[in-house]
Amino acid sequence: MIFNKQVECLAPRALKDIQSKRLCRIVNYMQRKSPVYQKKFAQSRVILRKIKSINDIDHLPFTVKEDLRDTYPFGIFSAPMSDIREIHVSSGTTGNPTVVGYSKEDLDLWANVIARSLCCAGAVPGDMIQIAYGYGLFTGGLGLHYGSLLLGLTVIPCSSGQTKRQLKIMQDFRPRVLACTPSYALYMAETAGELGIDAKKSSWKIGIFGAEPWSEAMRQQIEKRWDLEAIDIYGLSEIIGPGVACECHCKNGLHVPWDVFYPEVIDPKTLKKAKPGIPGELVVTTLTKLGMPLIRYRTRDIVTINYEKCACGRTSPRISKVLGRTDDMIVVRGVNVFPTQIEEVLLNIEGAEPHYQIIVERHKGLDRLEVLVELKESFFSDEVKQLQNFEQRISKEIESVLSIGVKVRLVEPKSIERSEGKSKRIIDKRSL
Ligand code: DLL
Repeated sequence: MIFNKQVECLAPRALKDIQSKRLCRIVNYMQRKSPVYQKKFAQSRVILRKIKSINDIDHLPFTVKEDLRDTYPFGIFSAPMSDIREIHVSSGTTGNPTVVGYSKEDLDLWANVIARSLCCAGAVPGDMIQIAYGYGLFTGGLGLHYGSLLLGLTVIPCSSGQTKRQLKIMQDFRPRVLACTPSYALYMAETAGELGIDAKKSSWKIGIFGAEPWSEAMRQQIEKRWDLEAIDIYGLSEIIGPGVACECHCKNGLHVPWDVFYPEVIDPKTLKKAKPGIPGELVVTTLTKLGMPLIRYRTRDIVTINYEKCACGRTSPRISKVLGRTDDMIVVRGVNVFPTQIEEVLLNIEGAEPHYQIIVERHKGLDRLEVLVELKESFFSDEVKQLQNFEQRISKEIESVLSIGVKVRLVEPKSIERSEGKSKRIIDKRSL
């Protein structure tokens, strides 16, 4: 089912007119309403009169996370506080958290893009959805909630955590759809195993997973363990939360609703547009938001983009799974390393669990990469030699992907911390 066929299947040329009108309107609105953007537009010397079409977007300045942090908490809002109906906060690793505000119209838009995503994922009105993303300041829980109501689903607002209770609810209420982080889906599978619950017999047939990077190999693991269809949903608080892109059943890229969120992919060094298929940083302009519209927001997420029409009938461009982040990326001895590259290797090794942690240290000026890998209980052995061989095999395979030396350390089953929300994969001790 396509939620808004008229828009989602519109020929790109016709859509361009809509995008162009919306871009002109939003730029004009921000110039009138936002002191931050008045300054930004003036500094970049853009002549706003000359912005006539969506093709002119590259004359406009970029927005970066610091623009939000520097104006903490509400300075970047365009609408007056009296028009802001909801606030969310995304915690970063350093400095002030990022605060985002939604007007009434923005909340409607959020419900709309999530309803489109849910349809993309295969949900239909009448389905029951178990939402195990955190509710509260995090955008996952409430975002999925609003969209599910709009589509006509029955919502079980579990929030994250209390895993045993999640499993009981799944068994008793039998929802067809699950929404949570991919790492939590795996953790729940592990707990189900401990409790003697046969995960393959679960009622969940569709899983809507996102909020953190996950590899194709991880998708296969989750699908196998739960016997469901694992769909990738992407988003970030600054743009709206979840709903910025979502896979359809073709699982060949995540559709971006580009009538409202206009995507570009740029080379993060030269800031020039990257060609379709070439990895670059995703940049998004919100074309209709009123509370906190953003122009050319640099997400720091690395993706590729594909403008070809999808077999599902939607004409919107698709971004790839997130390949990494410009800032999650660790540079070790000059080599760019993304955690998902290591995850992909581990998940293809029999006996290795999809729970891992990457530690980067500097020893006498030289960076060292260590990967902690959990072994399946049945593979754990008392024989040191056997374990050493296993470690060597894994490090060779990782080295062949990364082209740098890696130390692998096997750790006992269940010793790496599990997460109910976003998992923490990297411990970079170099910056301490
Ligand atoms: O994580 C919004 C969200 C909630 C998305 C639920 C999907 C599902 P933030 O907390 O602001 O918002 O974090 C945004 O998380 O820039 C990406 O780096 C990462 N991220 C989000 N979705 C995905 C995904 C939410 N599907 C940041 N794959 C983004 C990889 C993702 N990374």
